[in-house]
Amino acid sequence: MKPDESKIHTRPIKYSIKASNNKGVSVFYPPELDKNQAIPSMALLKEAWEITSNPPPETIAPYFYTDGTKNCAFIEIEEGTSLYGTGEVAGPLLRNGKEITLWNSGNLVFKKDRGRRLQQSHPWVLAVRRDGSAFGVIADTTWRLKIDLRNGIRFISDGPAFPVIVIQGKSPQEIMNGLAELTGTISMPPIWALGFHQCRWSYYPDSRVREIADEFRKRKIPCDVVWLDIDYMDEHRVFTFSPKHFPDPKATNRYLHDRGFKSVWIIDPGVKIKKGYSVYDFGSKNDVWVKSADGKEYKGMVWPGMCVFPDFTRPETRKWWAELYKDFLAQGIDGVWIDMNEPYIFNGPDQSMPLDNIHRGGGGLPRGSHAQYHNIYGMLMARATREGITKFCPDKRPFVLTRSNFLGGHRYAATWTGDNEPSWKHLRMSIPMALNLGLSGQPFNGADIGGFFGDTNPELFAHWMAVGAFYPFARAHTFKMAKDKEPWAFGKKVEAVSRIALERRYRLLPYIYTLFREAAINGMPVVRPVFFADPKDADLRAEEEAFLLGGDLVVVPKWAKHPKLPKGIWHSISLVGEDSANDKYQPNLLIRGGSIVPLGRIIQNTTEKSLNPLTLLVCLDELGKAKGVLYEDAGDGYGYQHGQYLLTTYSAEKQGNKVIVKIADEEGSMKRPERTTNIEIVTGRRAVRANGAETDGITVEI
Ligand code: NBV
Repeated sequence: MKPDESKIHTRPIKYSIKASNNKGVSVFYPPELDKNQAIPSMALLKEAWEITSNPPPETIAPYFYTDGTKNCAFIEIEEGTSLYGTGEVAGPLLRNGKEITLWNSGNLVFKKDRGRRLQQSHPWVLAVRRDGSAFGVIADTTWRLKIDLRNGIRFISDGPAFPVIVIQGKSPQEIMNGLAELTGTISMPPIWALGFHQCRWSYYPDSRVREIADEFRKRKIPCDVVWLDIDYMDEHRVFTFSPKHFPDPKATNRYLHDRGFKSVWIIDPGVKIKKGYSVYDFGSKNDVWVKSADGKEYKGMVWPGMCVFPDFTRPETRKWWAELYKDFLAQGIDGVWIDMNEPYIFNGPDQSMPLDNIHRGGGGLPRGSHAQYHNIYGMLMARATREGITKFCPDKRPFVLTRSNFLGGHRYAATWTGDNEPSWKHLRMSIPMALNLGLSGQPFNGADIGGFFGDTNPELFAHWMAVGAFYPFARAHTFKMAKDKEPWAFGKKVEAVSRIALERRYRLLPYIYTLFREAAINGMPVVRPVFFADPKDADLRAEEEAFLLGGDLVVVPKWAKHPKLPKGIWHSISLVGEDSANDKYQPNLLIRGGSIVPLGRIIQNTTEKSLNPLTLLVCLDELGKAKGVLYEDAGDGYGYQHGQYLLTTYSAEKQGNKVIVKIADEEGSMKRPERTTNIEIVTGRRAVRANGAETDGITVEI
């Protein structure tokens, strides 16, 4: 339904268009919008005003109107159109009929406002028509925004009139590519960040951190990262270490590194007000804090007590914040976790800052109110953090995990879905949440495995590990008062389930790493809804239990009730000897006919070489053919940007009772490692194996 005509004050009279790679991108400006007063887009890489060329013939145009005091935009949808995206949302995959508020809020167990607002804002909707063609819409505003999908797509803003950007294409995949062109992609993460992460609030003192690391190695459960939550700090003061519990953080990190672990340490935005504390003193001297409406420093209560908050809209503040990472990272810290950056403030209005607080901006950003900048506070903190890591560890790929973010913020940080609860409901919901984040441009995401807020029962934990092993970001985490949640904390049986789950992930790492490269190049999500396998199949549109890992594997959790699966050839595979179809916990993994999936060895962490032997799982299509890609590089650093990588396309073809597997194409200047390559032909009945040197082509008798 269109808006009531009498309420429409303005029509889409002005727009400029960019058409690139046959993807039509249209930018619509409401007439009230004054280019000279509009703030630069925070989501887009390139200013929309600069996007100009010829309009595509059939352009979806929004209606701009004001409804009472609010600026709105409305886009009609055809019957049978399925809606997705809308960022980090609690609830089903299919967003039709939903209302979401974009207002970043720390939301313990998603209870606040019935989960209609979480920690991040993505003013973005993906629409897939009945015939599988698609379009996507960005409401380019940072102000509080309601997305109302009860009848078409409606954006209702608390702020001034805003541009609407429409991407049109033949498939949802094309729209994801278009979104990536506009908002950028993730950068290639270090490979260790794709391993398993073990966290809790908090591992301390340092001896406990060492114990955790030792247990993983002793029990042969693969793991790459141990996390340090707020209790490593001295009185919760950021950029300090507790002299009692962490007297020598460098030694702790050395211990971890020696055993093939990396460490990620948390930083919050609140800086304790305390004279003599260098971060506070320096920040105050240089006037970096957010101000109250009266022009004085705004003060709010967080973990360390009363705090001040960096004004990340100012380039000077971001530069200063980035500098703080110099000494911090010199302790051997590998990655940074930023939390509470909505910002979450215990005693603030609506647990954040007053809306009339002042951010001073700079570098193209105007001075503005907190109402205007609230939704990008976390994103700007992530940006400053990333800049710091890049500056002080120039040879390493930065890893930042942020709780709060905004559309386009995937350029700076990965994310997790915040404080979930250890319940079946939240385990189930973690799948559509991961999928919609991926469909909103953030491929690097995952939920707290095991559930954060409270104790988890062994059965639930086992199922959560089994599925969580396939999240793009796989981290177990728990609340301060909760009982232990390491894989061995629930007894032998759950430990064995966890080990198998993680061994499956680690065998798949070459494939997962290749998927991250795809995300870094064209914005394709790492986990995708099953309808991506066949966007025309209306039956798949709401499927949110089973999901695709890349384009070639479907993951079917054991608790999936009636999963709708794509048609065609899909065969069950076994990775570490498990019976995928009948195992009680491990999801059934199905490989697509026509694909080749690369596997490594079972390793305990990514410092071990995984690809000798390399295994290629080959599943032929109806015509007896298959194809697949493997991306390899150093796993860290930037050599890959100068050609130091290897992108191999393998092909397979059945000729009589033989299948011939060859290298069909290769790219990059990295030397091909000498290795044995195992071929496994997956037929659905039995796997047929052979091995040889991949460069010679390998023939398998079936
Ligand atoms: O730093 C403590 C926790 C952290 O463990 C969690 O992952 C964050 O989402 N943090 C929130 C602050 C306290 C939440 C109750």
